Parts: sequence; C-alpha cells; structure tokens
Amino acid sequence: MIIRSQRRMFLSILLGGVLSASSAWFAGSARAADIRIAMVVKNLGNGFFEAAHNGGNEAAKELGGVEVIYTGPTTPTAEGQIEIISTLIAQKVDAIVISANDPDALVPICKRALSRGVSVLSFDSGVAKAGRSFQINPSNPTLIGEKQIAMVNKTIGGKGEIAILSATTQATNQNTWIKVMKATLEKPEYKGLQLVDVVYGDDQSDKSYREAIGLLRKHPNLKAIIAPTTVGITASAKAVTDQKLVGKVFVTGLGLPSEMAGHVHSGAVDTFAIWNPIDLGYTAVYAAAQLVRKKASGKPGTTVSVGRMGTLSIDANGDAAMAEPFTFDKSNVDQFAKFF
Ligand code: RAM
Repeated sequence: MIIRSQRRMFLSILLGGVLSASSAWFAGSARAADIRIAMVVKNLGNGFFEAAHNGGNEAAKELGGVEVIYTGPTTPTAEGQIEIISTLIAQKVDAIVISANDPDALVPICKRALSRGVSVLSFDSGVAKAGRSFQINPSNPTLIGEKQIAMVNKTIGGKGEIAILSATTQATNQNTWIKVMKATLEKPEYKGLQLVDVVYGDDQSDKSYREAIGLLRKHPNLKAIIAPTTVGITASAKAVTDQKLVGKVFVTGLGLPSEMAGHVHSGAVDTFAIWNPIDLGYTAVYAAAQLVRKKASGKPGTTVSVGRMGTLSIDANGDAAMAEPFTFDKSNVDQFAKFF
C-alpha cells in the first residue's frame, strides 16, 4: 500500500503539474509505441476519467514506447464496455485497464481477454476477482465510506435527515462505499443522522439533477445529500442552488475541485473529498505496462513498482490501495481546481 499524508499528496499534485509541463520537451524523442494499453472508463464525458487519462498519458511518456487508447461507452453500462472490450481483443491490444460498470457482468469478456494474452487490470471501480489480475483502489474503501459520513455529520451538526445520490445501481465502487456508509451510520456517534433515501443518477448530469430535485421535494426536512460520485455531487449542488435551498440543505461526497469550487464558495457545499485522479490513471497505466513487460506478475502478495507513485502492494485478495482521500473546503479548493 502506498501510504502518504495529505501533505505529501499535496506536494505530489504540485509536482505532477511540474512533471506534466516538463514532460513535453522529451515527448518528441519517445520511440514508436510497442505496447498499446486501453483505458476503458465507465463512460466518456466525465471529467474524473479525463483527468485519469491525463495521468495515463503522463505514465506512457515517462515509460516510452507505450500508447494509451482512451475509450468507453457514452452511457455507463456493462453492455457498452463488453462491446468495446471485444473490439479491443480483436485489435490485439496488450493491456486493458478498466473502471467497471458492473463487477460480475464483465468477468466473461475480461476472462476472454486474459486467455488471449491481454493483461487486464481494474482501477477505480473493480471487476470481480476472476476477471482481472488485480484491482487498484484509489484509497481504502472503508476510509472513503467513513469519511463521507464524518463530513456530513460535521456539516449538519450531527442531526437530521440525509440521503445518498449515487452513480449507477451496479457500480462496484459506489456500492462498496454505500455499504460502508450504512454500517458507519450504525455507530453510536452518528445516531442523530437518519438515512431516508438512496437514489441513482447513473453518472449522467441530467438524471442526477432530476433525482436530486426528487429528493428535495420528497423529503422537505432533508438536511444533506451525500453524492459519492463527481457527476452526482455537481448535479446535487446545482439542484440545491436552483431550489434556493443553499444554507438549508448541504451537499457533500466525492467531487473534483475544478467542478466544485463555485459550489463551495456559494455555500451549497461545505466540504467534500476526493483523491488525485491523475495519480490514479498514472498508476493504472504504469502498472499495466509493468505486467506487459513482465516486470511484475500482478499476483496476490507481490508488489509492482509504479514510477513516481512508488510501490503498489497487492494484498491476498488481489487489491491494491493508494492514498487517503483528501478533504477540500473554502481554504484549499481554489488551489487544487487548476489540477483536476
Ligand atoms: C465518478 C465515477 C467514478 C468515481 C468518482 C468519485 O466520476 O463514478 O467511478 O470514482 O465519481
């Protein structure tokens, strides 16, 4: 596991900016790609994955001889990803790094890719064990779930009705976090919080917005919406603002500073969290190249060296976790908004 304090993460982000700026001058000397790594994201048009793509490109430049093919369905469905992976197998890519729309539905196609010699890793949102070498979690899932309850608790003073607005019903990562959030709410220190609803905006802005409006209408005493998705949190903050409920209903969850800064300043959002998606994409592509180049086995209990991110340790379950989620508020959101 890579353990870094928030302070080190901050430095890494700043350094990341410097690295990507300085990498331009040697890009021209990179040799033609001998490895093609497909980054299959939940869906296109999501700023979180675009940042991960930038990180993947940074790893590719640094490694040399690596091409990143960025792809994903237009809406976040397992069917769309299955079709894309079939094509990638036919194109004989060397590796696939995927953020899955469903843990189980993708197993057969990922197994087919593995059987054809394609390295398969999942990152962000995992494929079940049988369908990939290992899963790169941005952070420990328990920490991510607990952090969101701690944030909402602080913002609304430990008392009131809350609701969750998630991504798709099948998303591996959000479902894991929701499970942790529900378990965390059982703790005595959170007895004042009452979870009244869980709805799904499918990581689509318009559907998330409609679901958020639905929550506000259905629960007139709602104090907060937790959206563990960068698309959902933005849509929820907009809904709260449009309904003139800023100061009455608060939004928290996982967001990108670049998309949340305005909502933090308006007061719709007090605090939110996220990890660095650039680092996540960098790590996924770097690790995949290490597998293809046989510099790592990807087996449980082994490690993979991942450039500026250090070493990933794969646990007995085939999971590797990165840094702690980082918390943002008025004091630091603008500083990070230029990076992701
Ligand atoms: C959305 C996606 C992604 C998740 C982030 C927090 O962009 O659902 O999978 O990790 O939110």
